[in-house]
Amino acid sequence: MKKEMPRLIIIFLVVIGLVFWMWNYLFLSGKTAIKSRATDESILSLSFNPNASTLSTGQEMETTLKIKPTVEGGILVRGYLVSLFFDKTKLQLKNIEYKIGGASPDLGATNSSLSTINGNGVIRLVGEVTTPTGTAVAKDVDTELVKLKFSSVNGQGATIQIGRADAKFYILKAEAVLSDGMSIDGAKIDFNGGGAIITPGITGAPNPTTTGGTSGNVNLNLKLKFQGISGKPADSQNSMAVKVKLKKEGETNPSEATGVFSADTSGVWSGKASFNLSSVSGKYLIYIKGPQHIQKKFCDSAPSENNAGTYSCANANISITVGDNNLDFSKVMVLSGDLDQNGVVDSVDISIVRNNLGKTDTATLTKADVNRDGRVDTQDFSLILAALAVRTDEL
Ligand SMILES: [Ca+2]
Ligand SMILES: [Ca+2]
Repeated sequence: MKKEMPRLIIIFLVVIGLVFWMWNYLFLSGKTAIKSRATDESILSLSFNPNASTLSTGQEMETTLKIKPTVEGGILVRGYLVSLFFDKTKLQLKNIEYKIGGASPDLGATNSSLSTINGNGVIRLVGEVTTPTGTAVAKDVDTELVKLKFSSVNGQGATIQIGRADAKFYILKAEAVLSDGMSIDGAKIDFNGGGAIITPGITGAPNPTTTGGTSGNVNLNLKLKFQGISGKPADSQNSMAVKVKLKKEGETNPSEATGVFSADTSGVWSGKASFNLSSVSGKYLIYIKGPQHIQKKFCDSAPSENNAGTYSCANANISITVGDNNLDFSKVMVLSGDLDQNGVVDSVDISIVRNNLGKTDTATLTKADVNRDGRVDTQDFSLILAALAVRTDEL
């Protein structure tokens, strides 16, 4: 009998295993086995290496931003956006080198935009892997994402912290579905013992007064440029309802009107917004919001910018008259990304593109074809990726 015991135990365990498997197979369709790999387990850790440094005035150092997924089998990276906010009075960026993919054209920070980066104290790393399969990153391995070289302005303390909300990764899942459902563990680097953590600020929105119509006593004939649209779209895509707000300096509530705009062969959109005003004295600000765009504030009659999306202004400097006012804003890019028009670019906007990739029907194009080429595609996806960096309407 003693000799029989191990055999009996093995038979018992095999029977228990079979019963469990059959139960699982018959009643739960094998779902329990898959559930243990749900997205809540999918964590991506960011880290700087090195993550601390002591620098004298003018001294440079290089650090590598690395990623490490904990997902079984690793991940396939298709795109990413990481924002770094630094104290420009303490640090300056000297060099960027993308190690996974490359900078998304016109969107990601590169060495040609160093002066803008150092002027704003913000690095928007927008990386894109252009192969259909993405770049494989192994589980539990620290893998180089981007190399950054900083110099110290004055040898003083500074800290760069990448929070959870500052990083998004787009990875390929089964059947080439894009997903951003990963939990991010942020990273931190200290210079000269560390300093204040810099974060972007958000302020409250004023309430507009709608006076809009097509026939007021003040017409704004505007020329506008929208991100991602470089030429004239097909006729079916060449019409855009644009919200225009006109705010007098010193007043709280702007007047609002909607104009219909269409593009010429160089991608400049023309249209008219009409207002009824009792007085045109003073100086004005004008706010522009396209149907898939982040609101842009204009303070000048003929503004321009060197890098797309970098024009920003504070003080009202536009004069208007009764009748027609011709204003050329086409040297400044109105950035895209707010597809559901709630004032913020977030995962909802991303999912509108992600869930419709490849579609060409009119209803979907109206929502998600940001570059107006007649298809919801990776270019629209890249535009939203970049928009995540800007995030909110200008107020
Ligand atoms: Ca939105
Ligand atoms: Ca498109």
